[in-house]
Amino acid sequence: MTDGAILQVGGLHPTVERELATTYGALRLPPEPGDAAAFLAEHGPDVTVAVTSAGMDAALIGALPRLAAVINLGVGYDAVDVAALKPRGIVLSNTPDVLTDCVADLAVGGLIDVFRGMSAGDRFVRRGEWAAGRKFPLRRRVSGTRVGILGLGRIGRAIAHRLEAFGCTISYHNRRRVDDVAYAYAASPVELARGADAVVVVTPGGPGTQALVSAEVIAALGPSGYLVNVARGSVVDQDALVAALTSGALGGAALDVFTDEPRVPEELFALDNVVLLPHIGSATVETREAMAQLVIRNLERFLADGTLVTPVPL
Ligand code: 8YV
Repeated sequence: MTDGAILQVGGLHPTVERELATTYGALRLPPEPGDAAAFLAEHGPDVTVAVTSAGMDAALIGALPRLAAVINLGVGYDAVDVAALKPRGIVLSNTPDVLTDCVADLAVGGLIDVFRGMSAGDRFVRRGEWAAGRKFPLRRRVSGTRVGILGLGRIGRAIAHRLEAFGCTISYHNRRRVDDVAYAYAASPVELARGADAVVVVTPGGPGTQALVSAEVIAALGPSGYLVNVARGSVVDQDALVAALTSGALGGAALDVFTDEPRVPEELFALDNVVLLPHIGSATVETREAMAQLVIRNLERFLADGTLVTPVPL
C-alpha cells in the first residue's frame, strides 16, 4: 500500500515502539522543536503513516505532504487536528472497545472513593490520626444515589451498567437521545446536574465539548453534589471547578484528567473531598497491551489494503 516511511510521534507503549522499530524501521520525531524542524525538512516528504498517542497539530500534519494515515493509540483523538486531516483525505484510527471496561472501572472507583473518602481515609490512617483517637468524618452513601452520565457512549454505558448493580438511578445527557436504554434523558448538562447527586463526565474531548461542564452546571450540582471526570480536562471549566471546590460550592470531585496535564491545580492538593489521579483510566497491563495490539493491527491493515480495523469517521 505504501512505499513511504512510518513516523512515530511521541512515546508509545513498548510493544508498539518495538514493533515499529524492528518490523517497520520507523522514524522517530525528535522531541526538541529545533531538532524536529530539521528532521521534518529531511524526512517529512517520505512519511506516509504516523503513529501517535501525543497527538499531531496542523503544522506537523502540514510538514508531511504524503501523509495518508494517522494511527492513534487511545480512544480519544482530540490531540490530533482532525480539521487538517479531512481535506487531504487522511484517515485516522483509534482504540475503542478494548479500554471500555478499565475506564468504566476507574470511573466507578473514583465515584466510590470521593463519596466514601477512601483515599482521604488512607491518608488519615497513615498520618496516625486514627491511632491518635481521632474520628474520620462520616461520608456519603453510594448505593441508591442518582448518577447522571454526561456522554452515554460505550464507556458511559459500561459505567451505567456497573452503577445499576449499586441500585443507582441513572440519567444521562447526550447530543442525541439514545433509543435502546431506559435511563431518563436530560435535555442539557444543567438539567442533568440538577437531577443528580453525581455527574460522571465521559464525553469525547475537542472543540464540540469544550467547557460543557460550565460554572452553571457545577452550581447546579451544588454543595452536596459530586463530579467525576474520566474524559478530558477540556470538557470541564477547570477554573470554575477549582473555585467551587475550594469555596465548598461543590461537594467533591474525582478527577483523572486535567486541562494542562500533568499540571494539577495546587489549590486542590489540600482538599480531602477531591480525588486526584494521574490520567490512568486505561492504564492497566492488560488494557494497554490490548490497545497496543489494536494499533499494530490497524497499521498492518492499512499497509496491506489501505483500510483500518477501527477507523474514526471523519
Ligand atoms: C490515554 C485515553 O490518554 O484512550 C484515551 O483516550 O485517555 C488514554 O487511554 C492514552 O491515549 C494512552 O497512552
